[in-house]
Amino acid sequence: MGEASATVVFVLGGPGSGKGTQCAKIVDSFGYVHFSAGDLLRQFVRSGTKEGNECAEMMQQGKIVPSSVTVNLLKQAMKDSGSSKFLIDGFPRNLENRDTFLEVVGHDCSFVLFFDCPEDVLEKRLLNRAEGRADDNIETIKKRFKTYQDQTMPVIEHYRGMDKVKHIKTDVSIDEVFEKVSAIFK
Ligand code: UP5
Ligand code: MG
Repeated sequence: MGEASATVVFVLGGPGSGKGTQCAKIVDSFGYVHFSAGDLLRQFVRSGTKEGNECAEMMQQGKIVPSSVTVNLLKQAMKDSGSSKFLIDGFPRNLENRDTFLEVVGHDCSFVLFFDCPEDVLEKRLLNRAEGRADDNIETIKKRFKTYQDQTMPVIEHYRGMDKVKHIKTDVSIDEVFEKVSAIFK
């Protein structure tokens, strides 16, 4: 990968705001490669290593796993893909994640897609999602909301200060959200 010339878009928003759903559609239409930090972590957890088990425990508590773990998984996935256009979903989740990414990958994002949706809508979506995710229970969902407010919103504010945030309200249908998303990529 030519890291210096890579295009990176961070996709942020609360749990259930539609990051994964919209990224799949962006991939189909605009030729990006998509990595969900959460999916990479869930895969890492399945490896059954001690470090994997520790991550599973943190995710069950809605906590953010150490930056080194996530950034190494992302860096490896980016390298293996051979691509130079990346959608990175659900990352960076705190300012330290962001600093570590810059240090290790050597590249900041071009912009941030920020999916904004009220918590009552998110809660219903997550409780209805039937994918068997260990963190889709009401107790963990509440913890995920709190971590998002306390630690991830400052990342969005940071990028807002750099004028890099594309704000999209996602409490409308999947197609309506994608219309707004498409306008940004066209
Ligand atoms: N849906 C989607 N859009 C809809 C719409 N417009 N209208 C109606 N329904 C809609 O969507 C969720 C559900 O809603 C689906 O059923 C979908 O059909 C429907 P989805 O696209 O899956 O939303 P997404 O935002 O991707 O939700 P997700 O639950 O994946 O977000 P999280 O941010 O909670 O999860 P993530 O996988 O990113 O992280 C999980 C955990 O991993 C974190 O809590 C944390 O513990 C850990 N983590 C880290 O520690 N570090 C990282 O860098 C990343 C994760
Ligand atoms: Mg997701």
